[in-house]
Amino acid sequence: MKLKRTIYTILLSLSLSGFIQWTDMPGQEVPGRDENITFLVTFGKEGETSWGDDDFYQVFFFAIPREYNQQFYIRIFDPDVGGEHDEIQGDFNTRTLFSVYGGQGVDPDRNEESKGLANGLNYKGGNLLASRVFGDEPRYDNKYFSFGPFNPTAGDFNTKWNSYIFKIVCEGIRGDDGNLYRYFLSRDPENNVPIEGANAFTYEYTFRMWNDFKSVAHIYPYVDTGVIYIRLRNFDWDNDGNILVVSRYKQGIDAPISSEDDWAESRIPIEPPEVGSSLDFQFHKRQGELVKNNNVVVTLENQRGDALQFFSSPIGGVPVYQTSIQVRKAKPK
Ligand SMILES: [Ca+2]
Ligand SMILES: [Ca+2]
Ligand SMILES: [Ca+2]
Ligand SMILES: [Ca+2]
Repeated sequence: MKLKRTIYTILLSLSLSGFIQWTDMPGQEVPGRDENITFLVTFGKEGETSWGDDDFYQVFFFAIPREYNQQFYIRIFDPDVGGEHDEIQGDFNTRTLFSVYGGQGVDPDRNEESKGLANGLNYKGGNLLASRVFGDEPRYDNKYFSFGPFNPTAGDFNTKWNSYIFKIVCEGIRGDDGNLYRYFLSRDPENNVPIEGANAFTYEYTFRMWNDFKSVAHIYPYVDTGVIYIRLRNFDWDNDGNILVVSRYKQGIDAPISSEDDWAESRIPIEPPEVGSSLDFQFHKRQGELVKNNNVVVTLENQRGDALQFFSSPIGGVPVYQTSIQVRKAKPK
């Protein structure tokens, strides 16, 4: 616990000095370990937005720390659209394209379009390193497919994060079914072997809630210097319970929720003690009648309209509400 606290203090001072490192943060699973989210979701482009995907594509980034100098793989769990896990509409006729990008144009800090937030903009900036289309393929049903090997230096170097950035895009190029899948950043093509200090992030998160009243999903945006308030948007939440914003300073603010095929938006003030830490957006399911197979989209921006990232592994750890904000410590693991 003492060690954690020391690391936290270092992180806090690094973040205040404008330079952030991800030491001691395992963050290769997408969705991440602390998020308690079952799957990412991308529908075929002939789907209905009322099924919970507003744009039929999803962009994720992986950050590989500069110190890591071996090859790596991006593994996809259940890349197919068929068999287990996936959301069928009629019969399975969806094809999704997964593409991995590196090189200049990937880093969203330098290429706004790369964030993948607005339809019509080129979210495919960078060099295409690998791609594959998946349909209804039993060979990859409930199994992994591995892209790679990749060399870290094929990424787009970001000085702030001291990391090479890679991007993976999933697009529903045909059909109307939902592809449910997960990613794992791995040192090994056959097993999930994490890369220490790596992390993953996105700007628009499309995911599936559990079919379980008790399960609470979390996503963790990082509040950088200069953020005064945030604008949280959620899409197609189907009136499924509450969305709570928790932080070191907030015990739980209720955010407005969306219903069917619409967006809800809320403006949430940020207090100085929250800068340089993560927020915890908690997704609590409605009790009573179960809202089944709920897919939802979440985005976030600051007062200037800049999009904020959701990190698969929360920076500085999972934030814990402090009754006295003077006592600043990370949650012991
Ligand atoms: Ca499947
Ligand atoms: Ca179909
Ligand atoms: Ca799938
Ligand atoms: Ca939904």
